[in-house]
Amino acid sequence: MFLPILMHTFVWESMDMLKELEQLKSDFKTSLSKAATKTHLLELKSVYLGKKGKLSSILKGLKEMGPKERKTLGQKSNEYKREIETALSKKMEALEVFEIDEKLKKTGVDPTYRESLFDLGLMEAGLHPVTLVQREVEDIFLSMGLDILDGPHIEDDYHNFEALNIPADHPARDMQDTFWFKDLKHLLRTHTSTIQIRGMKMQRPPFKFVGPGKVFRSERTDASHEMVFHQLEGMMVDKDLSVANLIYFMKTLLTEVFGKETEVRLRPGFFPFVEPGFELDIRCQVCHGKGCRVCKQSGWVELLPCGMVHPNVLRFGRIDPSVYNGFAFGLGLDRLVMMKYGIDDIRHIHGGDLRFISQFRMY
Ligand code: FA5
Repeated sequence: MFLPILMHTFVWESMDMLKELEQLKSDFKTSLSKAATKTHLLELKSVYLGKKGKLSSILKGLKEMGPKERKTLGQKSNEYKREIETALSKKMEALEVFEIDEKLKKTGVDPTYRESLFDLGLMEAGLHPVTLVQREVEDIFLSMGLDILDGPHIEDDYHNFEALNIPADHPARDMQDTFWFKDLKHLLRTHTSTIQIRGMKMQRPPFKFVGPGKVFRSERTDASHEMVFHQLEGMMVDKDLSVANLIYFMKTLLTEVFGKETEVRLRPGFFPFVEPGFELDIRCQVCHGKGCRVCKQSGWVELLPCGMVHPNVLRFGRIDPSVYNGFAFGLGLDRLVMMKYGIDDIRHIHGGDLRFISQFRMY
């Protein structure tokens, strides 16, 4: 006797609940058609699907149902929930597109330019790690009173070699594999030392400047070598400069960039445009000296070759070497980035994978 009455009650209650669900769906449709802003849509989401929203309160009744009704109603309510969610996100997208269109119409900007999207606040931007570190290094040198100079990527033999004391047929030309243009007079600069020559043309001593930029070499790539990479040239010309001044500059730079003193070593190095010349190596920050493919198992990475400017180079710059002397250096910027962030392959830096690039600070 008792059981049939109970079942009867379940059936009636489940039919009521179904009606409520249908009502909810149709109310939602009406509200959605009236929603004109993203805020309104968010409100609808909370009213219909929120923890204390309409759907939850209807579903409270499920506890009282028999297993069969609970299953049917549970499925139905999930189906409606999904429908509401999809409808909300579709409308949200449509409103966003509409808003962007309106903004573009008002500002008259061309959305095919990335910059326009940044200006409109529609796209977030980050700086490439090389740019970040380059700017950091430039700031350090600016605070030390140096100027920042620029130079062209396409150079001639004179600026890349001859004026740097590397005449035709000098074996040092083979130190850097060069991309020559067909005329065999022009080339893609193999180092930023070209900026030394351009800097000397522009000013009379005493002067001090840095010149950052891209350089190009026809090289086989590996964990620490790219064909297109970045250097930052430095040159200071004055009276009575010494190797001690040079080392002071290098140490200050590295301490500022790394925020602490870093382990470096100085050894003799040959470059025709400096005498004496040095190689300044940094303790490998990827393996901390244990040996890895970045440092070729040596524990050290070539980072900052430097030296006292060769008198012939000063003469090419119309500077009298009996009165003035100077020092110069050529910092490997990509390698500095690798050491600063512990990056174990230079090819990540220029691979264009946004998952890698976007790990760096946003501006
Ligand atoms: C030069 O390019 C000299 N012009 C540097 C110089 C300037 C010496 C002024 C003395 C006075 P080198 O070829 O060693 O030197 O390159 C300088 C730095 O650039 C290296 O120490 C390294 O950090 C970086 N570098 C060189 N080749 C590559 C490469 N293929 N990929 C990435 N970084 C490189």
